[in-house]
Amino acid sequence: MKRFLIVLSAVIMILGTVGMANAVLIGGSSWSYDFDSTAFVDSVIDSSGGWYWSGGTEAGLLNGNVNDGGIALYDGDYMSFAFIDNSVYNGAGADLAIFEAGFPAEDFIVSVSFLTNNTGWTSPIQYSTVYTGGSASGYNLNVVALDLSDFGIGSNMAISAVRIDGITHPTLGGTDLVAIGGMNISPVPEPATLILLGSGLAGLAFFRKKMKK
Ligand SMILES: [Ca+2]
Ligand SMILES: [Ca+2]
Ligand SMILES: [Ca+2]
Repeated sequence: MKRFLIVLSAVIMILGTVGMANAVLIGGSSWSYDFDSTAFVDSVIDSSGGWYWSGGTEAGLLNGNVNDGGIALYDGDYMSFAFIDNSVYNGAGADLAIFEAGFPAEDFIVSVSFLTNNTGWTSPIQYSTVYTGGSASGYNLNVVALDLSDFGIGSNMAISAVRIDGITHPTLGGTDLVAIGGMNISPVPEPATLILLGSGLAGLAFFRKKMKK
């Protein structure tokens, strides 16, 4: 019985690890959200044009730090991102947050896809950002928290890619992209976690069998 309890607690510990992650709070006085540390886009699958400002880099666009610069996207410029260690599903309310920097808060165009191979994009939708009350590299931090229902994505269906097209402002630059994070996310467990979980459960079954003898 004691060994059974040890194995059982090991399994519970492993299960706990699957759901555990560091939180990343982004926003300000009028809008903020506590993101899972895996919630952000994980790779760039396609891009055209744009220029990095305030030390912005491609890697910086993939993390939850809104204070490490960004990229300016004008008419015709775009970036497409894939979610690798998470997907974003259509749950209650807003599902996906896209952050933009500067004043005035600027617009951009969004498409999403179930696929990560740069195909299957939905029809694009133009969104207007709102000021969060927070800052990004010294500029205003703006956000669009969008609902996947806008794209006709069914309830609980998950997307794995997002494309953002910039829009040139009539007088003041263009879209200044800083971060993209899922608000309703499904974790995609790492293979190592699955193996641990699998062996834990197998061990549990083994001891249960032994106990019955
Ligand atoms: Ca991620
Ligand atoms: Ca960043
Ligand atoms: Ca939703």
